[in-house]
Amino acid sequence: MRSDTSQTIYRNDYTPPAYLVDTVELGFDLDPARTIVASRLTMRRNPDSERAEIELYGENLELVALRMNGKPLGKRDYRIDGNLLRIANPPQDVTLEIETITAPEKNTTLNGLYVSNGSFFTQCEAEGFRNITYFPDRPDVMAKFTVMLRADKQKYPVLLSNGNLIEEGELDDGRHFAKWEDPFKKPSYLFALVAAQLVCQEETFRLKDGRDALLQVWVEEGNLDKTDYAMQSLKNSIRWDEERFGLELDLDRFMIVAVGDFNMGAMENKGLNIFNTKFVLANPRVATDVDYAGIEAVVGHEYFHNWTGNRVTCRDWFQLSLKEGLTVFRDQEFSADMIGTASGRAVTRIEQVRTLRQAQFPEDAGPMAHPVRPDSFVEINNFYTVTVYEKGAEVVRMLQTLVGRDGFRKGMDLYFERHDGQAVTCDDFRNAMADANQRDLILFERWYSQAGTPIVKARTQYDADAKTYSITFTQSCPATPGQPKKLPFHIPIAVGLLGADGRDMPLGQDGANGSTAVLELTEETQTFNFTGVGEQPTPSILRDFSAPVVLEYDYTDLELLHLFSHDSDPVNRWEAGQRLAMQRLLRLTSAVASGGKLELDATFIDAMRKILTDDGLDPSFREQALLLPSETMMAEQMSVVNPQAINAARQFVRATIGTTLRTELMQQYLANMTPGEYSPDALSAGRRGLKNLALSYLAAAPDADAIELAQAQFDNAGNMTDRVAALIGLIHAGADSAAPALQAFYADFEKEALVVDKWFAMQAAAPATTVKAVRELMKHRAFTLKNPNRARSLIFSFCGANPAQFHAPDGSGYAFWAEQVIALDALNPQVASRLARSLDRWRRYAPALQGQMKKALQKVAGGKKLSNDVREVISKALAN
Ligand code: B3K
Ligand code: ZN
Repeated sequence: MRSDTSQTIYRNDYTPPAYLVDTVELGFDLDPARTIVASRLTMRRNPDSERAEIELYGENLELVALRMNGKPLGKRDYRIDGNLLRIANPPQDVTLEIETITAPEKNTTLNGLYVSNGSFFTQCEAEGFRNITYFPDRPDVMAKFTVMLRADKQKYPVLLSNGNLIEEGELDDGRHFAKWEDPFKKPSYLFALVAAQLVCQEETFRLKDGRDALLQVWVEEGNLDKTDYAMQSLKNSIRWDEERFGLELDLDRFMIVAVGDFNMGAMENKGLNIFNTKFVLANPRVATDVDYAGIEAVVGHEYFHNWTGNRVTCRDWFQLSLKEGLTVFRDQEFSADMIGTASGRAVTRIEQVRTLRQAQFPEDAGPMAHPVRPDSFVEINNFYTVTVYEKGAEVVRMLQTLVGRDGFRKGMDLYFERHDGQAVTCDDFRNAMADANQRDLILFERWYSQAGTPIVKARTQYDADAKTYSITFTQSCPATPGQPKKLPFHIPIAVGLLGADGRDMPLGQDGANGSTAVLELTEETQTFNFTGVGEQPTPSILRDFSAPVVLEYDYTDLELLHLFSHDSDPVNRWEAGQRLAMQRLLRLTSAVASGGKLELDATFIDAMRKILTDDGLDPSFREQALLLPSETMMAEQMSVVNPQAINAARQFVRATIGTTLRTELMQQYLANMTPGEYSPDALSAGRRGLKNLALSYLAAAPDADAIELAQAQFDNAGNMTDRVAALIGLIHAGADSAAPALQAFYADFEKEALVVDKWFAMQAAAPATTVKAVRELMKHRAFTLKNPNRARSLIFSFCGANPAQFHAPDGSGYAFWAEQVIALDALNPQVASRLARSLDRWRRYAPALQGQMKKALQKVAGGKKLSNDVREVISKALAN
C-alpha cells in the first residue's frame, strides 16, 4: 500500500513546526506479522509558529487509538489527508497517545521497521519513522526518546535501541523486555531498534576525558571472526575526532549492528549505528583491500555523524549536505590521516577526484542535476546523491582551503558553540566559518545554490624581459534543469610553476605559500600576475584538485610529460598522465569508429614505463598513475557516445601496454608480492594494487604466460584481494580456465553472502557477459531481487559497469533494465530508483540507441503502480 503524495516540495515553502515534542515514550510489542506500537508524546506549541494545528505523518499504518490529554479522539476530532493526520486548535500543552499496528514481515521496502533473516531492524532516514507510528516526522522536531521493547526471548534474545539500557527483564509466555533511554534530544530519523539473534565483539575504551565507553559490534553468530577491523576502525575514529576536532563520544555505549538486507551503506542512528554487512564484515579470506578501506571510511563516517548530523542536525531535508558533505569531508580526512604519508594522502585524494569525474560530473550534467542544497524534490531519498555527498564534501574542503586548516577548526568550534542541539541550515555552517575567520563568504554561497560543474579556462602569458607571468582564468557553468544562467563562483585555484629542471619556482605572488599559491577566482574573468619569473614556466593548475571544476588549458604533450615526470603536487602529476591517456583514448575511439588504424605512440608508452619502474614512488601512486580513465569518463568527453568503440579503444591501449611493457610489468609483478600474513595497511594494499594492475595489463595482452600466472595466483592466493584480481584476469582474458575457476570460487564461498555478491558482480562486469548471460545468472539459486546487495551485484553491475554490453545495439540491455526497474519497484522503491538512474545520459548517444533508450524509459513511465521515487527519476529523464 502506498499513499499518493507525488507532489513537489520546495525549499522556500519551509515553515517551522506548529508544535514541538519534548518527550517520546515508545512501546513495541514485536511480532513479524502484527507489531503493536504505543506512543506517548508530550507536545507544546512552538512560540516561533503562528499555526495552531498538530501535524503528524503516518504511512502504511493501522491506527487503533488516538487520545489527547487522556481523552479518546473520534473521527471528527482529526483529519487524515494522504500521509498527514491533523488535529486543529489543540491546547497549548498536549499529551498525545497513539496506538498503531504494522506488519514488519510484509515490509519489503526496508524503510521503517522490517524483518531481515528473521530479525527486526529499522531504517528511518529520511522519512521512515512515519511507517512506525504517527509523528511530526521532520528533522527540526527534536525530542527525548524512551523506548520499551517486548519480544519473544528465544527468537529475539537481543533487544537494542538508542542510548542507555535502563531496565531489562522477563515477561510471561517466553517474552522479555528491555527499556532504553537516549539522554540526547534527537529527530525521529535517528531512532533505531534491533530485536535479533546476534552476538557481539565488545570492548571498553577509555575516552580522552577519562570516561570509559562500551563499544560493541553486533553480527550473526557465524560472523564473529569478521568484526576486528570494524572495531579497530571505530576506536581509531573516536581517537581521531578527539584529536583533530576536539569532539568526544557523548554516550556511555556505542553500538554497530550489521544487517544483510539494507538499502544503503550504513545509518548513524544515535548510539546504535546500523550497517550493511558489506561495511562491517572482513577477514583476509573474504574481504579485499577495497572492502577494508570501505569499512574504515564508513565506520568513520557514521561515527563522525554523531556530532555533524546528530548533535547538530538539519532544519529540513534540503539542508542534507550540511551533515553529509561535512561528514564525507571528515571521513575523507580521517582515512587520509590513517595512512599518514603525504603520498598516501595524495592517493586518497586521487580516488576522490576519480569518483567525482566518474559519477558526480555526469550527474551535474544530466537530467537529475541539482545544487548541493536542492531547491525542490518529489522524493527526498532520490537526493542522497554524489552531488549532496561528494560535491558537498568538496565544498567543505574548499572552505578549508580558503580559511586554512586552523581557521577551519575555529569555524567548526564556533559552529558547535552556536548550534549544539539545534536543527540548522547550510548557511549557518558557512556563517560560522566566515565569522570565525572574519572572511567574506557571501559569494561562496553559490556553491550551495547553483548546480552544474563550472568550467575554468586558463590562458597564460610569459614576458621574458619583465620576468612576469600571468594566468587569466575565465569561468562559465553550463545550464542545468531550472537554472539557465549562472553567476560566477568563488573558486580557489591552487597554482605552482615548474621550471625546466622540473623544480617548483619560488612564487612572487600575494598569498603564495612557498611554491603553491591559492588564487581566488570570484569574477567571470580575472588575471593573476607573477613576478620575478626567470624562465618560461610550466603551470601546474588546480593542485590537489582545489575545486570541483573542469580545467581547460591547452597543454602540449611536452608540458604534460614534464608535469607527469616532475610535478611536486602528486595529484597534478597524476592528472597530467590522465590527460595524456585521455587524449589518446579519444583519438583511438574515433579511429575504431571509422575503421582507422590503431596505434599508440612510443612517447606515451615511455612515460608509462618511467612511472612503472620508478621505485622512488609509492606503489599505490604508481598504480593510480597507470590506471586509465574509465569508459564512463571517456563517454563524458564525447559529444556522441559510442560505447563499443570506447570499449575497443580502451582494450587496445590495455593490450598494447601489456605487450610493450611486458618485461617491466613482469618485474613489478614479482617485486610487489606481499608474502606472509595479510595486512590491510596502505603500503601492503598499494603493493598488491600495483602487482594486480600489472597482472591485469599482462592478461589483457593476452599472453599465455600471464594467464598461467593468473591461474597460479588464483590457486595459491592467501587473501581475497589476490584471489579476485586473478579471477578477473582470467575472466577478462576469456581464458578457458575462467569457467572452472568461477565454479571453484563459488563452491569455496557459497556460504559467504558478500563473496557470492562478488561472484555475481565479476561476471556481470565481464566484457563477454551478454544480457542473455545475465538473465541466466538471475536463475541461479543464490540470486534474489529482494536483497539489495545481491540485486546490485548482478543487475546494477551489468547496467553500470559493462557499458559495451548494456548498450547493445539491439536495445536488449535497455529492455532488460526496464523490466528490472519495474520488478524492483514493486519490492523496494529506493533501490529501484537507483537503478532507474542508469539511463540519465540517454540523450548523448547515437540516434538509434537514443530511440531504444527512450522506448525503455517510456515503458517504465507507463507502469501503473510506479513509486514516487522511480517516477521522479524517469520523468526528469524524459523531460525536455
Ligand atoms: N544518513 C544515511 C543515509 C540515509 C539514506 C536514506 N535514504 C547514511 C549516511 O550518510 O551516513
Ligand atoms: Zn552520512
